[in-house]
Amino acid sequence: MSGNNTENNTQYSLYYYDSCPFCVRVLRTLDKVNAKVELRNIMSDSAHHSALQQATKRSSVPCLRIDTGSESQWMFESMDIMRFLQSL
Ligand SMILES: N[C@@H](CCC(=O)N[C@@H](CS)C(=O)NCC(=O)O)C(=O)O
Repeated sequence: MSGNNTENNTQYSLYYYDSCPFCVRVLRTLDKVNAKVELRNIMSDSAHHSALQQATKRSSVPCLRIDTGSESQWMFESMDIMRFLQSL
């Protein structure tokens, strides 16, 4: 999955892991929406874990990273992420 939104060049990445129930509900929402989101499992890829920790000083998942080119925003809270994805 590319995670590239060609319309406005914004890229979305979801930091998550499989056994996290909050992540699972975000993943279920992802199945139902049109957004292209790159999945970044922090348990299976330590680089993703490090990137999350270094940028946010947290290891909490789910976290949606929104890259606009000039900056990155990091959105926590599964409900906020689901609402955001549904609004795209
Ligand atoms: N209120 C948060 C809860 C997220 C949460 O508790 N995630 C757990 C995994 S299931 C976690 O990342 N815990 C480790 C930490 O917070 O550092 C949400 O709905 O997203």
